[in-house]
Amino acid sequence: GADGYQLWLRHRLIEDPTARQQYQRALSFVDAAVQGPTGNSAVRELRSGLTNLLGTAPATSPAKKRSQGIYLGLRQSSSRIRQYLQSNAVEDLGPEGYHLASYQGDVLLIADQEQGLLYGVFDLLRAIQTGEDLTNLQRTERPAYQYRILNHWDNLDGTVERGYAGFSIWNWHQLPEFIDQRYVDYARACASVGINGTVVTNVNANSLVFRADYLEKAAALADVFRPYGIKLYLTARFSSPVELGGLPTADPLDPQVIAWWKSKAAEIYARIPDFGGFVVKANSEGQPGPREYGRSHAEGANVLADALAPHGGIVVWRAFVYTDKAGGDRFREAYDEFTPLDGAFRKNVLLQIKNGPIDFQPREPVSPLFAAMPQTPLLLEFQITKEYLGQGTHLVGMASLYTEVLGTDLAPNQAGGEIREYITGMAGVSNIGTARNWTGNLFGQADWYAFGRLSWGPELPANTIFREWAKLTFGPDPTVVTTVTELLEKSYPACVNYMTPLGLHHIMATGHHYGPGPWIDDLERDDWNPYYYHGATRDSVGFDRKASGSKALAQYPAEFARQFLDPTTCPPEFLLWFHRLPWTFALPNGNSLWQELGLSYQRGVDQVAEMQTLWASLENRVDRERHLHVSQHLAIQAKEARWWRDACLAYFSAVSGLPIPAGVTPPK
Ligand code: GCW
Repeated sequence: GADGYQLWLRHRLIEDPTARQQYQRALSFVDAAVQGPTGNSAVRELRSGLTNLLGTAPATSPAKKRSQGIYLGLRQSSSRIRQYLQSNAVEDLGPEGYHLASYQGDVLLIADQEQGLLYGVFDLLRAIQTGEDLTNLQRTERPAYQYRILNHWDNLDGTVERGYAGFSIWNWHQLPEFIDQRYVDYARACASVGINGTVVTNVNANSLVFRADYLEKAAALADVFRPYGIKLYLTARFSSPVELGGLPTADPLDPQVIAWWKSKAAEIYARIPDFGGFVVKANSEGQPGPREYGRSHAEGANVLADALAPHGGIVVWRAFVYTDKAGGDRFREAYDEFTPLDGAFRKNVLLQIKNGPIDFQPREPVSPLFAAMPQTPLLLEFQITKEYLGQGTHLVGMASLYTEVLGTDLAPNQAGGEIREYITGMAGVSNIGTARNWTGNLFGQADWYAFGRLSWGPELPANTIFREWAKLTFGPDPTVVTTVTELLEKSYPACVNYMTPLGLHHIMATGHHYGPGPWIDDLERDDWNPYYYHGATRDSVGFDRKASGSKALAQYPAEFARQFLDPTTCPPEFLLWFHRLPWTFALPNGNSLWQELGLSYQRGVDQVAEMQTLWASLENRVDRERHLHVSQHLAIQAKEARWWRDACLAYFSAVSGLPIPAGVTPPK
């Protein structure tokens, strides 16, 4: 229906009778040779998807000699597939890859392991949903990364940190007996976009999850996820040996602590044989960690890694650390803390780095740490939930941000310097909850979708992802698809303009991070105060990170840093990240910094109005329920874009003593 529950897996009957009949003829049976639970879910998904899309259930084998259909299986599984492979070389597909081909009127789906069949099925269904011609099908797909993981910041009490779509979908109270159908549909949705891991608990962790009764609950979730190729991970609170184990210390070098983690790992694997591993936030924002015992992050991570290694598990150690250093620069801290440890981690430790050096801002330069840990496997962490980008109310197509980051080239004079080349996987902080449509704001679904698709294929352009999602979500009407795509493409630059143009950052109101608060300067820690990040005075604004300032710019590879060094050539979108400049500073387009700031805020407001017009034009093409839902959210966004503009300009104008620039609607 129109309630959004089915996400992009909305397999509605194909309306166009000609297209439907063509697909019916070409896909009249599904000849499946599968054995394991994952292969079985692949076949089940294919059968039900086809039945819904084509209005008739496929047969299990050709009805007549000349009927056409789908053969699906591993290389040796059926004579039809073997026959094809005799004349067509198909490279090694790995554990998750697949090959799709049309062959003498049939469609063949081949994999080396059954998980590949699952991904191939979802690709095939997507192809039909988006009206692809199957007669020339010929593609081999393998995921770019082994690790494609959702991170839920879900607490055991059902609340979700930075969650804007209701409560946690994990009902710990009723597990392990009660298996909500949502768990299954969650796994299907994740698998359909290539996600193969999920961390079901918050990085601000609770050691209770390691208690036997909670492990039994977690095991029940893992059982649901397994047939969809999804591994379960848990967050590990570093002080668990004390809180749960009753030990006097959590010092990672203490023999009893080492033994505690070993036996806890063994206990977990006895229940969850394919357990993924631990995700750890240590010595950050009040979380316990090895530094309390004078040990390094590597010493801490390695003890957990050694406990998991015999079972094949990994430790994902987060690089998001910063302390309250007088005169310090939070931008620098992860780099300063972790680069000396490169090479000191066990093989099964991965370092998870947020895309930017501060914290999921609307636009950040990339974290310098990506290029500085050559001996450590890295995961890139994105927020799918929009903590700093309007949370549950604003429509912002995150694929634009993700693709900008993945494509950022840290080695401009060499091949392969893009961020996507430095990493082994991606983690995305989930935006889902108990809202009927999962994400609260319908367009939030596009961000979950984009994260998954990019974790599989990080070179996909945002435009392709937007178009796909628009078709899958709203159907094939080309006007709708084009308009929704345009709306999504406009939305990200709009948000940056009305919140943080020209490189302003961390100026959201404190705590909840919703709405403007650049004037806030009374918190105990400097680096929590929005004011600290721009330091506006009567004369100037911005954060100097050059050699004359915090020197953070020097953490980047030199050729990459070069573009930011000179304020007259620095890309304007990053200007105030690196420079402190007079309000009168002239930008390349001739405007003063102050004028440009004002005009950017105004542009953001105007862009949201354009988004509203685009959406309004679809009134008779999108069902009433979803049309109203989106219009109402856009109305909030329009009001709040004005709020951002008015509040920020009123404040900066008061500080600088400059009048609101011409061309900007003045605050009331
Ligand atoms: O973005 C900040 C959030 C915290 C979060 C932290 C982190 C889970 O404001 O809520 O804590 O980052 O990533 O650890």
